[in-house]
Amino acid sequence: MIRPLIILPDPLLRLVSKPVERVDDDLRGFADDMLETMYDAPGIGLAAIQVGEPLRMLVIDLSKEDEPNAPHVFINPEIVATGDGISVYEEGCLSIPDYYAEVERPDTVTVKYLDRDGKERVMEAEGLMATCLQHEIDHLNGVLFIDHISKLKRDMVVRKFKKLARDKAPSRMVG
Ligand code: GNR
Ligand code: NI
Repeated sequence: MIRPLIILPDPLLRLVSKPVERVDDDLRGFADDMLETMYDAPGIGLAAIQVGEPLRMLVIDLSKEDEPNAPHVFINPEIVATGDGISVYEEGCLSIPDYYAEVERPDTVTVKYLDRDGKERVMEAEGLMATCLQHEIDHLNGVLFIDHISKLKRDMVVRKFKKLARDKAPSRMVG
């Protein structure tokens, strides 16, 4: 099932998500919904809060269009180490449509997590996987990529999305 995406300035995006307590069939069904929603968007990653569930889980698929899908499900992920180098990527976010900006982050991360079978795993990531994991784990803590750019740019983006939300609101369609 494709679920509606939560968009800036929805305050849900600022919640600190809660750990998943049980990895069961319900949760696996929800992970499948998240993947379906991400593929439909399309995006390369999605955190649970982006579909309104304040749970510490995220999905990522970095496969190219001409490759088979390579879905990854990360439950209760924790960054246990980061590299000393910095990498810069032009980031976007499905919750901030059509806005892109360069973000600096550590170039490698080691992430401990549970997979969709509830098995503990460790991933050492670099490149786009490292960037995407950090972007998604930020979402679990109510942090958005615009929090890593200048306040001037961030304020401009937030103002624009507040105005878009206002203009869309049914209560304002009068007059
Ligand atoms: O689809 C997405 N692309 C992306 C590009 C660069 C860095 C991070 C991302 S994640 C984003 C999907 C999203 O909003 N995940 O939270
Ligand atoms: Ni995002």
